[in-house]
Amino acid sequence: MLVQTVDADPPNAVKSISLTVQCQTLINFNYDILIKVNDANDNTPFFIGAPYTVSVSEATAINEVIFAGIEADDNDGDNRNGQISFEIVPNQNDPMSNSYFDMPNTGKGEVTLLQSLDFETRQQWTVSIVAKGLIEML
Ligand SMILES: [Ca+2]
Ligand SMILES: [Ca+2]
Ligand SMILES: [Ca+2]
Repeated sequence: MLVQTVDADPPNAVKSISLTVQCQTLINFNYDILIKVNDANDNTPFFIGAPYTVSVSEATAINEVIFAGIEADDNDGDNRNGQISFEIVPNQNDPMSNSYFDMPNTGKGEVTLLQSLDFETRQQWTVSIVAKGLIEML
């Protein structure tokens, strides 16, 4: 019977629990039972250092990486539960931004340029990025 929740993630990081079961017979003997705690996907990714601001020249070539500093973390274990994928999603405040910028490598925090920029037409863009786990949460 589990009387308290166990958390395999930081700060508690309970990886195993040791339990001693005592049996009363004619002779006393002890059994040690090692209970291992498995990681569940109970943490969502979070951005480090957001919001990000980047300056880029209008002369930048298409498909070039314009920013590689997007970083996210997930407190789950060092397994599929802790893996993160990035995606640029439509931004309500800047509906054209996701046709100009892309994150083609979903495992990397890199933003690339999809179309040429023109300073005389537009000087600022706002891009919405989502960091999500690779597998469904609990
Ligand atoms: Ca997770
Ligand atoms: Ca976990
Ligand atoms: Ca120009």
